[in-house]
Amino acid sequence: MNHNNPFIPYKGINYSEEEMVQRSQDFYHFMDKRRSLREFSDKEVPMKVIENIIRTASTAPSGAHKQPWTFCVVSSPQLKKEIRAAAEKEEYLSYNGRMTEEWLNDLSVFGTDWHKPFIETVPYLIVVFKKSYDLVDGERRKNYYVNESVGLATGFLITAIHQAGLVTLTHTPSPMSFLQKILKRPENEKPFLLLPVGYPKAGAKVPDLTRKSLDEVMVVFE
Ligand code: IYR
Repeated sequence: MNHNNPFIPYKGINYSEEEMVQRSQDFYHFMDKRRSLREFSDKEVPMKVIENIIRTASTAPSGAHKQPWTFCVVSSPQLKKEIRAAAEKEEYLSYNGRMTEEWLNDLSVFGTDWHKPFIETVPYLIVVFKKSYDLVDGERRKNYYVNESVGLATGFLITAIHQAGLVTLTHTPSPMSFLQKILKRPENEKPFLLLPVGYPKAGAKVPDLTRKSLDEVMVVFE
């Protein structure tokens, strides 16, 4: 093999086949309980939990191991207020003209509109930024498969939030450039996703959805 980095032994985890089947089934049932929430409580969450879930997200694989992401954690009421105002401004325009009839119709089951009060309610917003390139001492260094990498890290993040017993929403205000301005991020960082993180509001409801069956999402070639 041609490489210029020392390799170390892989410390794997060994389960019996039986354990594997049980664990994968249990994990599926656990993940199937995850839901996107739109009604949050303002109850505080320990910062330690936020740090741990972001550490977990940052274990995701990435192109050439560049880890091309930044997770901005916002608890400042002033910044949350500014972000909410800017998001609602864009969402208002989207819901009132930018989104197609088909799109609005597809969203009708979720009961969403341009109001985004949860942005101010939650104890923490996590704003995920993708780094289209790295800036090292003012020099540009290339990153690879940036969208794939940051998407994977965000998936890990959502899984870690669920595992901690908290809830989130993959909020997609569009366009999102206001986040770069409000949070004063450097030019190589572009907003990817806005995730409010917290506890569900008491009595919170979610749409009565079903997931696609295995047959609909899996094709086997033998
Ligand atoms: N960005 C809007 C609209 C929206 C779009 C999709 I696709 C959704 O699955 C849900 C909402 C919003 O966040 O309300």
